[in-house]
Amino acid sequence: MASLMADSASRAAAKIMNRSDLTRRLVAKLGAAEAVIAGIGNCNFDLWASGQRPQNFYMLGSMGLALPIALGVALAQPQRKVFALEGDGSLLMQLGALGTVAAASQRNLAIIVWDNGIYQITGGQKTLTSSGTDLVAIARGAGLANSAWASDEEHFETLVNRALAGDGPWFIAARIDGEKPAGTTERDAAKIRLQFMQGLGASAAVQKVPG
Ligand SMILES: Cc1ncc(C[n+]2csc(CCOP(=O)(O)OP(=O)(O)O)c2C)c(N)n1
Repeated sequence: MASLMADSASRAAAKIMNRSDLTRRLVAKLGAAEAVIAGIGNCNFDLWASGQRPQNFYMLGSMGLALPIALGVALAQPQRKVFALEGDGSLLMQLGALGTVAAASQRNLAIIVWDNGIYQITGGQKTLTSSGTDLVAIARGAGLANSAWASDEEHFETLVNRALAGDGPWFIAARIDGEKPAGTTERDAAKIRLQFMQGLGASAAVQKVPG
């Protein structure tokens, strides 16, 4: 599998896209096998709105921890492809996780970051990417060679296809607009956890979700 170094646009050249649209494009490619762990707020709201799957984990409250949780899932179930979805602000809060993923050479893990340059859900305060911090350059520096900016929607789909087909770890960054998410996750943490455990066939140690 060719490295992504060659076909990555620069951040400045990357088209500003839409999180809901890109999330739907991702989900449309998934079967029952892939796990998706989506970070706080808008990130998991759009995953929820894109069609609920028992293999989706909608993380509530724990800013920055979607990637560490996804790494844990990927380690526990190495045959399963795992996607971590994060906002730029959340990833910036937990940059060390990129180096941890690289050190583990976690081949079944793909990271997608939605870069809107703001902490959108808490009022639009600027994040460091708005003043030039380049998350793909950081990911590469952390040791994730297969890191790329999606230049447009078609390129995003190409990158996701590669992540689905081949060994990672993968890092895909997309610049997005400030549109609100297409829905809101039902905030029932216990139910989310139980459904996810069952969706991953890890339900032996937990109760069944009623109904
Ligand atoms: C440790 C911690 N600090 C702050 C918050 C409050 N908070 C929740 S979401 C959020 C912004 C997340 O920004 P980003 O990941 O860029 O996603 P966006 O809102 O832009 O979609 C903040 C600051 C929190 N939940 N936890």
